[in-house]
Amino acid sequence: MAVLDDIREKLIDGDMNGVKEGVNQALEQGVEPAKILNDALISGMTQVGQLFEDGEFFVPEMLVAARAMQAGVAILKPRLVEDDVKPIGRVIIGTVKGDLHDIGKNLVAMMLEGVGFEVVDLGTDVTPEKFTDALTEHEAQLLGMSALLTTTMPAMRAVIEKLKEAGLREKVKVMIGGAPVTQNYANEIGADIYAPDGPSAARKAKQAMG
Ligand code: B1M
Repeated sequence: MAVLDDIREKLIDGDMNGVKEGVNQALEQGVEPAKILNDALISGMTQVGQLFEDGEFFVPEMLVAARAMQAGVAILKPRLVEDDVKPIGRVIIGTVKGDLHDIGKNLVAMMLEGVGFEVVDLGTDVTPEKFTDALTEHEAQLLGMSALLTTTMPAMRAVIEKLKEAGLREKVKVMIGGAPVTQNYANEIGADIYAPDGPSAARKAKQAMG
């Protein structure tokens, strides 16, 4: 679809205004918000990652692409998240210590809101202490962690250990995700739920509430 190809190209170019215009145009043309998200924004960002891996893009290009993506997501958000949904539970979410990637975590947070969770977003570079403190403060039923770097994945295990130490492990379901994270890793560190993407995170989180 031409409009989606155009958004993807603008995102790769880091053209924030171009992405915004493209997203608005696609919505005017009646393209489903979820299709714009998956086939233009997420797909464009995947190409950015590939270009980085191939040595054609560097951190500044990734950063401007990320800003352009966030601007596009902000337009879609109200259409992806239903209003007036009764909370089905409370979730604490954050990107683990040492990791600054937040686009995927923000999407997951948005989708959790979309199925009716109240979301407390701790942001990025979240220490194990901050996760456990937030859990005590907000009495959440679910704790979500995101990691995009192989070097920051071990921080997920550290959070689970911290929960055990604080006597909180049995009180909360732990969900993890992020590009390098797998079901095997979730099993290894004793997380309850692994989700590969936003929609599955929302579905599995909802299921976990019983
Ligand atoms: Co970085 N980066 N980055 N980066 N970056 C990756 C992750 C990388 C794979 C690129 C590559 O080499 N191809 C690579 C990691 C290699 C590795 O560890 N295996 C990498 C690197 C190396 C780095 C730096 C070290 C680069 C440097 O400085 N030399 C540095 C680290 C900084 C730090 O965190 N300490 C760095 C920096 C950055 C930017 C700041 C420039 C920027 C982030 C901006 C931001 O987030 N605000 C950035 C970006 C944009 C990327 C790529 C290109 C895109 C990530 C993204 O947003 N994807 C990425 C390459 C890639 O992933 N293809 C890359 C789109 C997003 C929708 O997908 O985040 O996977 P994702 O989220 C998905 C699922 O994973 C899942 O659902 C989401 C929605 O479907 N999910 C969950 C995510 N969290 C979940 C939680 C859940 C459940 C599901 O439950 C709680």
